Amino acid sequence: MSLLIKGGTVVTAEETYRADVYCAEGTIQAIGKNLKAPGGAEVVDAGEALVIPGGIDPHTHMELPFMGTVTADDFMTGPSAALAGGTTMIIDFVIPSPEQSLLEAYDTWMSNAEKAPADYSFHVAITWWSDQVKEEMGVLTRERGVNSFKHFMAYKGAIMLDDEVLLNSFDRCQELGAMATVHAENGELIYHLQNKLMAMGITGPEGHVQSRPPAVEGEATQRVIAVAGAVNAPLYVVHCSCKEALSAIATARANGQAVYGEALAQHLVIDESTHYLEDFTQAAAHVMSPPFRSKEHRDAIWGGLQSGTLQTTASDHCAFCAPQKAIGKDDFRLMPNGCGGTEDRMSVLWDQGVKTGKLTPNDFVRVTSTATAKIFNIHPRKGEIRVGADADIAIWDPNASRTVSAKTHHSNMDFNLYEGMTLTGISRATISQGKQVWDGNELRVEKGVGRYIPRPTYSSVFDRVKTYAELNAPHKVERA
Ligand code: URQ
Ligand code: ZN
Ligand code: ZN
Repeated sequence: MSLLIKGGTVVTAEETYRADVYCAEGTIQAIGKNLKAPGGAEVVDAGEALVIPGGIDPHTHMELPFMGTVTADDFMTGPSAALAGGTTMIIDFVIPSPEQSLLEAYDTWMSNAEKAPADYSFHVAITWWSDQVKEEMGVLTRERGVNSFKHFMAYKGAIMLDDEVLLNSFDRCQELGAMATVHAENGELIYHLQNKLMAMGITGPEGHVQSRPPAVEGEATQRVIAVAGAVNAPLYVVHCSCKEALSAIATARANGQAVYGEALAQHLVIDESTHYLEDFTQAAAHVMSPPFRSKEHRDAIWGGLQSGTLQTTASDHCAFCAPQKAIGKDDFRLMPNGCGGTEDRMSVLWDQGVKTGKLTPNDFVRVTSTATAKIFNIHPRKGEIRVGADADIAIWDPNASRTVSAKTHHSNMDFNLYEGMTLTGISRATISQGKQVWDGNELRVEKGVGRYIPRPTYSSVFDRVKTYAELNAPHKVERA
């Protein structure tokens, strides 16, 4: 099975040049001018379009049991929607129940993902702490290709962790050469404000945003950076949505701490007023954490992406339909948190980022695939157009537009955050493992061909992970 992309302009995070790209056996085999297709090769004419690495969405939740229900997209429908939007790989989250074995949960996700039509990988969440958890983190990194562990500072009474567990887990991440990732919101503060609002009779979706002001995220981000810094653990902050969190990350980076940050496409464009919509179904469909923010915060997050304080973009695709959101009809605290968007992430970034002049096309590639591949240690196999890289490619038409609608999107969701928006910049063709799976109109996905992509730890690639003692030179004072 081979495929030749004729014409087109190759755009990577670093370079822009005209070339043909030849793919066979699932990888890029040649890049150059006037390449000839061997007999039988499929030819895709890229014309004036761009040839870019397929997007990598580093934050999704397919078939996740959460808040009394299960997300509406599974490992077939979610990644299919992603492919239609030019994203060829997701990194999903294994979230064990508290007290559950990490390995058992990992096996469940592996089995769920057997149906995936595109490549995928997993972060594993730490939802409790014990010697068993510590030991299993070692097994996951050494034997199962996991190099990142997720920590929730919110969702009190469910998966929220206290500082003691954060410290234990970050210390272990540091020892293993793994990345600690974090959902940074102060869960105690949220709990307190939620109960206060309920007591005041505020039971609708507007209570969700009012219980999660920017200070809630800012405090947690600052604290978790301090916790990670105490044990020299590299830290990746997911869905950074406000100025306060951004400035904590910027300060840490300026001080030389290894802190990375992710922006969600929806946090860049959707306003906090959506939480106050009169139509309950519409307002409920916007309930996610952190919530949507004002323009001031959105502008700051754009600035974070432009300046490099934030490196990656994600969708946090966590799809719930209206009947699921209705679980929280009379009590916003019970409403499943999460929105969709893996199909639209790249178009939103092009339309609102590149077309407006905030990002260059090379920046676009950097924030939609390459930086993620580098941070999570799968570069240059993923996130790159280079001989030897996986042939995961989007033929990106920078001038074509589409109007987003839940009626035409490929997710199982009955709602789309970007409904009615006309976005310029679309995947005219998506190529996964060297095969065209989207032609701009139709998906030609095949169940189960997606592969689990193991991600080695940082210590196994570079000898850069040092112990706490090596880095800090603790010493005992001998006294008479
Ligand atoms: O917090 C998350 O990332 C997931 C579990 C739920 N979705 C959301 O509201 N962001
Ligand atoms: Zn989260
Ligand atoms: Zn999430």
